[in-house]
Amino acid sequence: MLKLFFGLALMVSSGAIAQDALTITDARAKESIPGSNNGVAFATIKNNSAATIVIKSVSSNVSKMTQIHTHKMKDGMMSMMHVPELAIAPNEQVVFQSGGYHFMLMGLKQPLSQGETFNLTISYDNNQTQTILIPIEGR
Ligand SMILES: [Cu+2]
Repeated sequence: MLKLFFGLALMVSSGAIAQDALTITDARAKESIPGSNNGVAFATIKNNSAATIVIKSVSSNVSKMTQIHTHKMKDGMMSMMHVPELAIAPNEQVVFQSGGYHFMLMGLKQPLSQGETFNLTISYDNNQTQTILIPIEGR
């Protein structure tokens, strides 16, 4: 299981943020559908700190654009909605999963193939960024 922290370990002197302010587990992506330009990734992000932390943007090295999406029922139809910012309250966790929050990888530069990995970078409102390795699972 992946367990990753803010990449501040080298900035010991600043001491600005506890290293385990956020833990990311269960990171994974789905093999892309042949012919599809988009992919999807999931993870569980837990805020261990005493402050709310807001995800401001996401990017990946396999897509032209990456967004946080969620699903919403609209006129009896399930549709995807862009979530520009996602706040995680102290001691709360956000579960990205099928049918809910997901990382939408838009404009894939290459198909996502089972067994491969890519980088997902998450930027937070405290100006920190975190890059995690996402393994690609079969469909
Ligand atoms: Cu989506």
